[in-house]
Amino acid sequence: MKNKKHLTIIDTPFTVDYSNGNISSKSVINPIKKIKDLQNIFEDKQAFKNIDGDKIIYEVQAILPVEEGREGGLFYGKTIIHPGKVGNEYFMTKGHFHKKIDRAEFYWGIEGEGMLLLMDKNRNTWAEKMYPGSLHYINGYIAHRTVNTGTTKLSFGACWPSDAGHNYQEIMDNGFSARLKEVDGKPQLISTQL
Ligand code: M6P
Ligand code: ZN
Repeated sequence: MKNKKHLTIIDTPFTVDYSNGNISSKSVINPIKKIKDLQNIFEDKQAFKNIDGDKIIYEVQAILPVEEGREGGLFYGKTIIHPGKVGNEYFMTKGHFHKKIDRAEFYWGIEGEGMLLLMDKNRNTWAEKMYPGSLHYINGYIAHRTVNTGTTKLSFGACWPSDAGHNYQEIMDNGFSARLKEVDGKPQLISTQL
């Protein structure tokens, strides 16, 4: 049978505002992470307690055109990390390996300044600078977390396979082997290994 779309011109299902990366579509999901959702992520427990649990740290907009876990599809998202610090550690995402660990991902900087923290299975950690126009290929097997090192919001785009999934446990249990902290007014990667 002929596809119903044969010889029709249809409305574009998704649009992106190039000035800020905002996605519009009928089906955008919009998870929000507040301080209270980020227990055990930041090092300074006292500073963490002193921040209102309802303070929003980051927000994601994503379109999932196929069901999560299905092989062969792609997901598209934009994340905004608000500026700020817990003690001297910058606001950042939880970070994850992919559940299907070999799955890769693209990130790209849209607004603001930050860093993409990357860590391999041997716990070697390094960082790439993020800024409007920066483009980052994240290989499979590499954990990734983004950090807002600036004074304005950091927005970045992402595109990842629909069967990649998120493995947060490894990072919840052991963290990354380095943290991005402000030292003498500048971001520095500080090892957490003793
Ligand atoms: C990007 C993508 C998403 C991810 C989000 C927030 O938009 O990588 O898959 O969920 O960043 O990162 P995290 O899941 O580590 O909190
Ligand atoms: Zn990912």
